[in-house]
Amino acid sequence: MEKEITLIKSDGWWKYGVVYQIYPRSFYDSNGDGIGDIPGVIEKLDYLSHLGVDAIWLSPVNTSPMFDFGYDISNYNEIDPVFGTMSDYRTLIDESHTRGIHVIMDLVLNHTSHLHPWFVESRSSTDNPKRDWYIWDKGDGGRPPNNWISIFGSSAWKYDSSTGEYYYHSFMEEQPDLNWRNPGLKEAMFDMIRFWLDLGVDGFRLDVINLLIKDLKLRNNPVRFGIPLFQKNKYNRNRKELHGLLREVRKILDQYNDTMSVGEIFMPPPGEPELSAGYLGSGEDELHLAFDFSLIFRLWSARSYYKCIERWMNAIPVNGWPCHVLSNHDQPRSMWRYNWGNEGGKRSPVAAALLLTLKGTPFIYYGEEIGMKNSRIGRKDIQDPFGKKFWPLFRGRDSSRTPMQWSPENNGGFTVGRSWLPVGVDYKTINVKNQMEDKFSLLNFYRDLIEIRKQKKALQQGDWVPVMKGYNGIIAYYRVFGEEVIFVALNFTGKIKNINIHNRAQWKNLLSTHKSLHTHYTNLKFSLDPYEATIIEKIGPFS
Ligand code: ISL
Ligand code: CA
Repeated sequence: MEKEITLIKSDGWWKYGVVYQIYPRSFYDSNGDGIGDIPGVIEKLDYLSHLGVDAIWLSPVNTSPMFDFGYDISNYNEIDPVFGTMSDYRTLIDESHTRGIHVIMDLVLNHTSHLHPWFVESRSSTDNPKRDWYIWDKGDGGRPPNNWISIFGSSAWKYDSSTGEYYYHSFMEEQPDLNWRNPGLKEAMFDMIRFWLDLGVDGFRLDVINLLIKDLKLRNNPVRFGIPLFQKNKYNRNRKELHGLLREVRKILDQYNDTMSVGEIFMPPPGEPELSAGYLGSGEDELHLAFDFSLIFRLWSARSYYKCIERWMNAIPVNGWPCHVLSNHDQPRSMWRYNWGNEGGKRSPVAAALLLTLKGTPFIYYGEEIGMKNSRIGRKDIQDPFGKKFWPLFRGRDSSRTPMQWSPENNGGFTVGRSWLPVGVDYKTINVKNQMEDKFSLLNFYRDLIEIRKQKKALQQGDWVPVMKGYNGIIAYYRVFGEEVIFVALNFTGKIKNINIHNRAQWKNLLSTHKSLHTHYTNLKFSLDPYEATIIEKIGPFS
């Protein structure tokens, strides 16, 4: 008999909770083959529950030939054997739910693997019923149909000699794009979405969702200086028909209790928050959440961060909800980006305090909570196709995907076998075990931040009222929910700074990187040490 799922009821978990992204290949290897897997995630659920997260998002675990490590799916309704079985996945959902942790699945809707049976059929003949499930075109007298380029910078059209036509691929040749204008394909995808919802997943992270629909006429993108590489993705991204499609997806999700979606809006730096926010529709009818990567693309600066955040907050529709993220599996880790030069890890707690006290759902990337850095991967160890293609100019994304550093043991305790990617060289010092034991570790700071978020409605749900807008290296704001008022002050610099805000009341430290918890104030006038993050709560009127 199916075991009943006992998820603790929590309305709006996707708004008020904290999400933790797991790159399954690198989280924990349960069977010694050197690759992280689903039973490995299950083994580490107690750790995640100790950290206090409300949801986990797993990068794709569906069947895949792994040309792009799971972002090339060959069977949407199965689990890849390297990660485990369907029964393991059910256990993961069940075990997560009993701990009050929701499970978010990564959905790759834009493309499949070239080995997906749909594509195998599609490419077999021009009159195959699945032909139109992908984007095929005769081309233009021996040339590709238009000037669109793939992520690799060359034509996104691949000539297929068996039928003498081109197919379109936004990413690798091994990732042909699907044709979402075809009703049959759409229905098959919607059925698949229902399949996972019926199984008990709580939501989806939607890969490159803004690429789903392409111009019907396949018009050329406008180019600058006559160079195809400098093209504006006018006709192959962000098409307006997408909004109708997202409303359909939302309707499916709304038939299930308390589910969510978060879209990856793929955009080159510096990002475009208004465009990302546009995919939230009215705030209630398209995506639940959308990523904006502007912060990830910025260098460390209070003013530049502030401007990004303000712009993002202003872009969110009235009934919509923001989310924030510092790292993911495609970008250099935050710890590495911030702490160039001699700053050690001092900036990471400031960034963590920001992430976890802003208004909006925080997304933590595995390892961020212990300050894992990017490791330099040698040519012979490179796994990522981007790295293989562009080395040494760009070494790919492996360096942000190295195994989770659990302990000072061999391979950082990630595997007893031979790890698929080298473990970071600093695993003997930077690891979960050491940081668990150290009261002042980054890990324990993340834990405390998550804990105070749980306790204080102002931090989860409250209004965000900026007070110091990044000038002079400080960001400070209130979070306000009814009577509950919390003040957050963040020093982005290596210098002592003064806070001087007139607000007479009884205040008390809630959490700080530097100040004692017993510190009380009658006004918001105090100094901040270098890279200090201090969170203060109002405990009563001035007396
Ligand atoms: O990784 C990138 C640059 O190094 C990004 O441009 C990335 O390709 C982009 O954010 C889209 O990412 C998503 O779709 C890709 C997959 O490779 C990424 O891992 C995924 O997050 C194709 O599915
Ligand atoms: Ca394994």
